[in-house]
Amino acid sequence: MRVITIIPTYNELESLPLTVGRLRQAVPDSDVLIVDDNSPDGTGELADKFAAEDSSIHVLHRTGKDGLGAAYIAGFRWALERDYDVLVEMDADGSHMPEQLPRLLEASAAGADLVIGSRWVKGGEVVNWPLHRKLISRGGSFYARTMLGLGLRDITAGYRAFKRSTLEAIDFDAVESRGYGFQVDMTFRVAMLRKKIVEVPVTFVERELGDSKMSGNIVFEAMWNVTRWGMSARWKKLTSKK
Ligand SMILES: Nc1nc2c(ncn2[C@@H]2O[C@H](COP(=O)(O)OP(=O)(O)O)[C@@H](O)[C@H]2O)c(=O)[nH]1
Ligand SMILES: [Mg+2]
Repeated sequence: MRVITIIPTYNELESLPLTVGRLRQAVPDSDVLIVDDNSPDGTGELADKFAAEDSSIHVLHRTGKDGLGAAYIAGFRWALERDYDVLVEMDADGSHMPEQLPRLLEASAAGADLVIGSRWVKGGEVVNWPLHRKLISRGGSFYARTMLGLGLRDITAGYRAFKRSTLEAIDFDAVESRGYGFQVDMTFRVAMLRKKIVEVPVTFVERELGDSKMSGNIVFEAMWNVTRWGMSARWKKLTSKK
């Protein structure tokens, strides 16, 4: 099974070396693809240095900041053109522990088309989050779960492992969400394809270095899209019964 871990970066100069180092140590069999949006702090050049020293590390440079979703789609396309079997999503900031990646890969090998590293299942947790962030995350997942009719606890989670065949079944051009809602969007699409989604518990550690790119706009985009998708799925169900 050939695995590649895709790490999107925007100004992660301090975090990236730690994350890549831990990942290479914890799962040496996984290749790494860093997708950098021309970070002004020089993260892209640092990534090039890693790639020059380690043939398992690759870098995709994009011209400017275009959101997490767009970066992942570019990364997926790059990896699908090569012969990887499992494509992993991981943040650069240390929030997704590389040491827990084997859990995700085991669930994938056991048959999950999409594995979600979940904060909100038994055994999952969040370290260093204030109450309001926990409420936004749990509330957002609850809203998305109810609107979209999905039996999942952590729908916005960004620590994931996709089977190649899962991503091949998705029309990336149709994925609209640029920011945070991207994860919800992808989950909904995979669920609509009746693929097997499995949540495994992970420990999410809030970043210690650098700044979060989350914003009110990103949260709003996600909520708005979930509302639209949920309504349109209900409407389709209603009208198809007649
Ligand atoms: N390439 C790229 N990476 C991004 C962009 N926005 C966020 N990221 C990366 O996505 C990951 C998660 O973002 P982060 O700011 O930690 O979001 P948070 O965990 O929700 O606070 C980090 O590795 C970021 O560097 C973007 O526009 N382009
Ligand atoms: Mg983060």
